[in-house]
Amino acid sequence: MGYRVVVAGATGNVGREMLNILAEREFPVDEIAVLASRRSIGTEVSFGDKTLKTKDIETFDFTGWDIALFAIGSGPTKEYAPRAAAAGCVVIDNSSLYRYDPDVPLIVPEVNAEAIHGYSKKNIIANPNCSTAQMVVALKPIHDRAKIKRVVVSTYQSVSGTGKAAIDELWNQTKGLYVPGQEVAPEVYPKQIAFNVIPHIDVFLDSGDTKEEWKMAAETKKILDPAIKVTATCVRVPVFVGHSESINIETEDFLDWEEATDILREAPGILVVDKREPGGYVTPIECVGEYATYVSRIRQDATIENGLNLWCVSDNLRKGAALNAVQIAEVLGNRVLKKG
Ligand code: 11C
Repeated sequence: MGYRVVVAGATGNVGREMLNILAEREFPVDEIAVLASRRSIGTEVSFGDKTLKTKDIETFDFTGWDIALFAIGSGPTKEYAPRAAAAGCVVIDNSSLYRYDPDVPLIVPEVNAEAIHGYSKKNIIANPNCSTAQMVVALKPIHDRAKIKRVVVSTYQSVSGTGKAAIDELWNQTKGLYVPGQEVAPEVYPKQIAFNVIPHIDVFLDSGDTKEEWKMAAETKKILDPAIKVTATCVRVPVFVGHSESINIETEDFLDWEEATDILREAPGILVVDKREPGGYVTPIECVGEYATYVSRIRQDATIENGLNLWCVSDNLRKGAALNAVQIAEVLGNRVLKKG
């Protein structure tokens, strides 16, 4: 016996990846419903070798459905997640709406799968921000061995983190720059993204940090350890898929880079590619469509007593969103619902 699964937001980039990953990982699905907003009703989406038609989320009855994967943004989630949860369907939500709610677990299965049992307070589980998910996968084994005190991270985030319109903007702006008279003005981003980088993701806060930078700190604390201090600079780069991060880590105990490499090689969800030669590291293009969080450029930070530097790359639509949500569903199935 398997599960009755709902994917809400099935026509978006993350929703489509959720369907791909449920099929790829052979999640035990007895029945699946794909939901979209009214303007996308009837749109066809693929699930394995099947084609499904989206239904209207507004009128959908969640009664009798086991798990709903939500990728519809915070606004609609506010309306539909409580409705699904009240009908007995456990919501795994990709938006930021519930992430900081103490009654909602925020889970990256390689790091804090045991938090799953907190789901029952609201019948909702939150999926983290993409840039946090890959970072905590890389930090967890180092924290377990040497206790992380502080992290300084700079991100290089792809436009797919913003959505379809941003992917089109990068594509059209890049093409337009080669054709006089066909230049494309910035619309999605405040400045040109083609052949440029923009040190601004999400809204500005009073502190001068952006919300994306704040999320990386707040979510790392909730998922990994509230004692870890994180300071981030989040930057949008002209890459379609794959977020990269330069991570500087200060630990309580000394950890030699070679031992750190061995520990990372053994850790779940991580692939170390670190040859210390031209091309001996992973770039975002190579992580597209993959499950792993790739770690490269592992080295000592000799400017502090106990410091490491590393480079971390992952597919933001997969580990950063859809894959992590499906992994949460797997943990929920295996440890709590136990139907599959
Ligand atoms: C980006 N990290 O790359 C964002 C996208 O809180 O789920 C995901 C925002 C979030 O723009």
